[in-house]
Amino acid sequence: PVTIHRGDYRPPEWQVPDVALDFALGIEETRVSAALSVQRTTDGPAPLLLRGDGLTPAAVRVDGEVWNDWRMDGSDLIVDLGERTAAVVEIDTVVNPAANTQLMGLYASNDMLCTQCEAEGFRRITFHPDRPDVLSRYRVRMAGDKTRFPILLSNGNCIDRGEGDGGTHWALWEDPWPKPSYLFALVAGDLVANRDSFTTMSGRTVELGIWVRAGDEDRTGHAMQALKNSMRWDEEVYGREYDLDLFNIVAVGDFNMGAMENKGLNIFNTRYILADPDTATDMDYDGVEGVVAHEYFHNWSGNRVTCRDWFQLSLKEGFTVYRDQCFSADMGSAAVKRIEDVRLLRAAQFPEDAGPLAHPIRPDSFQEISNFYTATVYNKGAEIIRMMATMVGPERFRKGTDLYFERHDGEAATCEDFVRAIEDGAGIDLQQFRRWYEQAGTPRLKLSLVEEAGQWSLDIVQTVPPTPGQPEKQPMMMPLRLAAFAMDGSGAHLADTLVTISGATQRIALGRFAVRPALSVNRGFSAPVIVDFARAPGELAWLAAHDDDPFARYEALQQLMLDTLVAAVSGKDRDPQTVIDAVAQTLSGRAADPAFVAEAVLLPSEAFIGDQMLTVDPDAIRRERLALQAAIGAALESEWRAILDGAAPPATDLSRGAKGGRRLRGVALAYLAATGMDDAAALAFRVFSQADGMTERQAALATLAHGDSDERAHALDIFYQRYRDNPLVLDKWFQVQAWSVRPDTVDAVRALAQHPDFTLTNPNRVRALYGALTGNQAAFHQADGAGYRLIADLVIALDPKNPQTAARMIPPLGRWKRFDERRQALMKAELERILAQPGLSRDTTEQASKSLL
Ligand code: BAL
Ligand code: ZN
Repeated sequence: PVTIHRGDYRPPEWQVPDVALDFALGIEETRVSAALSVQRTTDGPAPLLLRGDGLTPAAVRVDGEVWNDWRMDGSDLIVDLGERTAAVVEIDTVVNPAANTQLMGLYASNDMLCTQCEAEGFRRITFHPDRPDVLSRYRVRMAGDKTRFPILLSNGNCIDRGEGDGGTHWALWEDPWPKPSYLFALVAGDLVANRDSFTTMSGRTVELGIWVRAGDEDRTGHAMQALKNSMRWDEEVYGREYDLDLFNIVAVGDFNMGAMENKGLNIFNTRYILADPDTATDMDYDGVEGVVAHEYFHNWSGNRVTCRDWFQLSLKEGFTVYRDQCFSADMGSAAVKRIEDVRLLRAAQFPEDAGPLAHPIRPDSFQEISNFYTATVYNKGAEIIRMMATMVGPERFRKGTDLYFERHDGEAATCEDFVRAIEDGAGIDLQQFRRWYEQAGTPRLKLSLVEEAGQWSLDIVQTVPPTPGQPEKQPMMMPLRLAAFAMDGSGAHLADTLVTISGATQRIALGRFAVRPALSVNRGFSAPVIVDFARAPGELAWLAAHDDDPFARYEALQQLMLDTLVAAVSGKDRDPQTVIDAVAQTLSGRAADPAFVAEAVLLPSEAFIGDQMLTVDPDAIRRERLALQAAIGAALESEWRAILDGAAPPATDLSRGAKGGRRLRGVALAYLAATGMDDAAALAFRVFSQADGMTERQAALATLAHGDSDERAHALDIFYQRYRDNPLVLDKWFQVQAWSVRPDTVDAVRALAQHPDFTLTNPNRVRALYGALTGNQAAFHQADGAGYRLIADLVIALDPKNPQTAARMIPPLGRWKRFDERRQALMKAELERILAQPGLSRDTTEQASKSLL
């Protein structure tokens, strides 16, 4: 495969101010006629390079005449336009949406037609430069069978429609805003809409529509509310108003990503639209809200200002994730949202940054851009934006983003443009900070407290680890929020302080304390770093109880649990009593904030425990984590039972308190079940049976799925029979079984892959079963390598159908360096087996070959 380098960027030689597309729609055959108005940007002649993927030009015309001066270069089309500086190039192509299992370009899902063009899917519909710095106004005519496709949607506004021959009809759509081809979208199908409207800050009315299959419309209310809340929030917080009279969302069952921000016509995975209390958990509801907001916010951070090239992906994604995180924090609990975001960063991004696929948030090279829709580009990217916002404060940050939108509206911009706008608008020097865009790897801060004559200071040593292609690193600039407390009751403390770290070593004065103070550091997770700081269990327990920053309280308890677990896994005796007492202390505050308490008392994940170790021992981690869970479960039995004895909040109550209450009940059930108490399965089954909504039902089912009781089989059967016709809920049925801590989980997953309801053609189903397995550390790393083999078999079977989704399953195999020699050999052997397959996609080849390095 060819490697594309960021440094090789050249501006386009031809711009395409206008695109007219004419679609004759059919599930198995769609005819596409494209008319591209092209304009040369160079002084001398230059061939017009139009990208294609799997297309054959049926006809080429230039300025209305049949044109023969073209040739194919691989799958691309090169048109020689001689001395012309402008022309209208018309190309006819034919595609088969039903055969498009890649779900890129124009494809069929459940009898409807839809598109996915980001990053390079437009070239699977028609020949085009298909690069984000070529922006065009689009005019789209679509015609098709009236019964099959009663609804015809594209970007912008519908300006005309009418009847055609033979039971067909047509619609003409026009999008006044120039956009890159990756934001093009089309949908045709039998859909119904939940309609609403929104009045913008300048008083314009925007018609809103959420389009779904008949029968699903009652499950779109939460998405609609989230959309309206997002529109208002972006006006209030960023001064950004929506810019069309229409905003449509379509939900599609087969979708590679979560959703897509096409201009005026967002296309969503059903998973992030459909929700009602019977079928969606509180977490699903939050997912809907967050993703609806994310895609809406892209209208400014992504669409009005887009990316110059795909190396700049974090320009729109990091900023938009940061925006959706802040929105969700404002809609719910900021502390809980921050905990969830950091948990995700640690689960998905830190391992990526520490492995063979590590890359800066602005990568320097790629073979297949689909492989770079990563936690690094998205979630670490969001942390980089957050750090800038933290350093300058909200008002100055807003000045910076205003300047960014003002300077670059209508442009394809770079990450550098964003940083410069923050520098100029907010008044801050970000010269050193730019390293976050250049250097991969998670920085480590090694901390120690020093005392001189009663004055205490904090010494910081910063290192950034080597990553592939980057052996040497420079220190980063970052904001570090800290506070210090006297634990002796004297009240002496250093109040919340923001310091900027920039050197490899740095000393920070904390003030006068009679004895060593308890240090609260990286409060709110102000910098995305790993903090190395040895603290006594008593100090952590004190912070878990007394720190005035909720995130820091959470961190202290997590660290205490982590230290205890790592000690146990390493064979050191560590009394769990301090942890038990700290959990009890945290639980005592549950009435005030059950959601926070539920998050805080959860044990760190097996993967995160493994990340603390030189060599991960998945079996010992599983054993010790279950043992600690059982010890906490037994010691605090009466607390957990009291939580479960209370009435469950009605499932229709989606208030913060109700959601927190349900979360805590799920945690209580898991702790009690971990003890293996006689009545544990009966209790879980009772919760399962009495549940009036999916949050409690799924929590109880997941708890039962860990064991081997009769109730387990019974509950799985009831759940299956009840929801077998609901794909999103059936995903949960597959998922809870693949999450199980039972020793036979790999066998169970292998068997479930043969279940009549399992299919490789639906990415959600693949992720529900196999994605859950790779997240189940002890199962995936089963000592005989059966988990690795299963994932490699999947990749090999899926790659010819859907390379994007297949390639996404590879990174867990690439973490082999973290495991013992035997597992290393087994994991590498599977990567090699994948690579030996003939005709492997570029996506999978890149991921597997880099994973072996
Ligand atoms: N742009 C791809 C989907 C998303 O990040 O919104
Ligand atoms: Zn996005």
